Amino acid sequence: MANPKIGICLGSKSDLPQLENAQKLLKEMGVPYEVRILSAHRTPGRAAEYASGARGRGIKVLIGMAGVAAHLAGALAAHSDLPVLGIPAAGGPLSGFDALLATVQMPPGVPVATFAVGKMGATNAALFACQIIAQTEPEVQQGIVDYRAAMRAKVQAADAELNS
Ligand code: RP5
Repeated sequence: MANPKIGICLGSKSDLPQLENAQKLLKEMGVPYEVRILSAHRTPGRAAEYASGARGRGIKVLIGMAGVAAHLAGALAAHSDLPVLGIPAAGGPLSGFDALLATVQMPPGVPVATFAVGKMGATNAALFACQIIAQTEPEVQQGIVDYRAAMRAKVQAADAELNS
């Protein structure tokens, strides 16, 4: 996408399926984003370079998703003062619990806003990124209002159906 506002980094191509719903959501919201595979341990130089240059390229929010010893979001935050959202990827012998702790337990000074493990966290990170961008872009704010209205209507319809 041209002029991405959200930069999403995955530690591996194997994390990509966990991002599908989040990508669909960002497309619906009309917020341009890009997805890169940049490992904090396999390609540390490229990950650092990407994070350092993100603000200058017009990126407003960085998202890092990685599994197991998941230090990708922290590594992005180390090289950028943009808000960094972390998604612990599910999988591995500990089912993502290791990634959750690795992502959430940042020492003071370099924050990473950490979301739930896997697909659910990816969706919420995408929504949260939209909420950050919505602070200066009213059309994105309207997208969030519409999203919540649609969610309410769906729950109300399910309740009505169950009780009809
Ligand atoms: C992490 O290791 C990746 O984010 C992925 O979740 C996990 C396994 O990576 P692959 O071996 O599938 O490439 O760095």
